[in-house]
Amino acid sequence: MKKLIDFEILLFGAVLLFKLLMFNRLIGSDTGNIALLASIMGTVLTLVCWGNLLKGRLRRVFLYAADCTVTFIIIADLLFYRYFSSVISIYTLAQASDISSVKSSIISLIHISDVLFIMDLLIIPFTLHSANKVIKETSSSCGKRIVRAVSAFIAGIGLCSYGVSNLLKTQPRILDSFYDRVYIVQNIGLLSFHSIDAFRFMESNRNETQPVSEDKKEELKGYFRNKRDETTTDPEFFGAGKDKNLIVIQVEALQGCVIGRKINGREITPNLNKLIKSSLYFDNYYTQTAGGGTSDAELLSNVSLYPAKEGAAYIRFSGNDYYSLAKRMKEKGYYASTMHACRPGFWNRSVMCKSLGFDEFISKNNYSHDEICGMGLSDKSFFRQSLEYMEKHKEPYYSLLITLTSHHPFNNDKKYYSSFEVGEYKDTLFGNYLEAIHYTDEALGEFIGELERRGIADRSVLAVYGDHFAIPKDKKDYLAEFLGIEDMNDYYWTKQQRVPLIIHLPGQKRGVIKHIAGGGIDFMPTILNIMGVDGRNMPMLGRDLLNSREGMAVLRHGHFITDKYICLTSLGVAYDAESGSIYPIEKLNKEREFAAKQLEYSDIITENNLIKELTEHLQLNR
Ligand code: GP9
Ligand code: MN
Repeated sequence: MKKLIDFEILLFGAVLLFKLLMFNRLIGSDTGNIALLASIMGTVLTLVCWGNLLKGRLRRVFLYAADCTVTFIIIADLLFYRYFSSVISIYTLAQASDISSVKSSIISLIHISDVLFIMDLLIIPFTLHSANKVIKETSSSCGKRIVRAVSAFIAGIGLCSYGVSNLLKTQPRILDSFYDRVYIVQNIGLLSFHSIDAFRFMESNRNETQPVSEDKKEELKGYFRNKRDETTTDPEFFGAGKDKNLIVIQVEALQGCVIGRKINGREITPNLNKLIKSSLYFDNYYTQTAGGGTSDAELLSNVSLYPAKEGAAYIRFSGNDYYSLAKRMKEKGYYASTMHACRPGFWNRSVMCKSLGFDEFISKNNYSHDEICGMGLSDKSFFRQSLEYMEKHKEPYYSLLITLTSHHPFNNDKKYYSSFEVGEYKDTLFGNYLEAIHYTDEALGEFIGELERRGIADRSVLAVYGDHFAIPKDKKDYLAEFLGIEDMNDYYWTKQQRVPLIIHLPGQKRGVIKHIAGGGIDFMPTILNIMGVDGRNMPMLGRDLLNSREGMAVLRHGHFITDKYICLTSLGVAYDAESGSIYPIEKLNKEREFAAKQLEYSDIITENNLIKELTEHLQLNR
């Protein structure tokens, strides 16, 4: 019967519509938005309409397979969103092999209510089987079926276009730069987003082979020449750590909000708090990572370039000729090593460590796995063993240590933890984080104690920073409660993207707090100056935070923070950084242009492997 034909397509269409709308609801869309509804209906129509061309069992199989595929996409995006506060881009799929290593994280992201997404896949086959016994199908002519399929497809495209044009009315450039993927999905739905993403991927693959124009190269060369010429020739702190070892600790998920805070009367990070009292402390330092997570933090700090706009630069651009911190220090006679007790292939580090010029990458394969905690070796054991490796290295050395225990979802095996009471947060993700970061702080304290006991501290500069945020957006209420913020709005949320940067100079007794705005991109120029190494002919996009009048942290999706303002570019709103009151965004046009250029330059350099050429240019044109 014709009714059965329509019924099947209608049934699957309705189910898909419901699921896609439910997804949008979960990521905070206004599901009453007509353009969004039209766009989602349009994508469903363009998909199920082909069922008209098939008959009987084949049609059912097709519709069922379409349902399964869309459900898989929805669930994958939902889990990704809960962790990264973003949706998957096709570039991130290149990292799929690493996803299995964060299995426990993935499981913790699943909610019981997610079963709603798969229920139909279990029920529908039975329903259709019973219906089939009652109603016998008669076929309409082939011509009619083709007409039905094509007209439904055209109608679907029309509805999608309406959704997209509506989005472009408010955000005309959003589909060029994709600066806010969630915003796109919130406005046009998941399937339209993925279709555009796939199209962009194919386009960018074509574009990547096209060389950057000579004019653009000249613009970049001019920019770096000016930047260098404007840099002071007599910088403060220059050489404060000259010829000393450089020990850099990148701490997993060390978020600024725990520094200096107590819970139940006990400090969460007593050792870091103590270190701050005799160090340079940058308290307005932002995470600028993107799709490459931890590896982006490594990239930012070691080459002073921004992460890739899609996916992870560590994976996409590992073949570039980077002029990194390690290479520069090696020119000064340093031995450079990086230590991280994880699989060497994770984030493509085994390849990237070579590209960055490290002499050695001490990875999971080199450590004895005597204390396994969470994602791998416990931080305490990691520090203990890393110190033994460091002692074998010829001084001076640059060692980059990357910790692991305080990795999301923070529900590590606690048998190695000392007790730390988190009160009302016990057994919540937030409470687990506090326990984990307290443990990492304890491990750090032991490590610093050992450095002092062995006399290494006096011969070293020690830098500690957090790689990125710890608390995902869907748990922001915990953070709000903990910090006493009534409404964790965009202003407060952006401020929580701070991570601490602490630099302890050899023999330093007195702490200095620097409020200048900055981020990972500024680490390399700042530390090179401290180490007494001239970095002025290196094409770095960051600035020396100890010798700059003004600071700015540009986040990968285009938002930025200056010493005075917070500008959420894609949302079209700016705030006074101190008070949180609205600031007219049009007064920040110059800054907006600068921030956009920073990201543009970084992308051009990375995508066209221009570092070597720019360096040679700067060296020749002193
Ligand atoms: C694994 C660790 C985790 O090696 O760096 O990376 P993340 O998931 O935080 O990006
Ligand atoms: Mn990390």
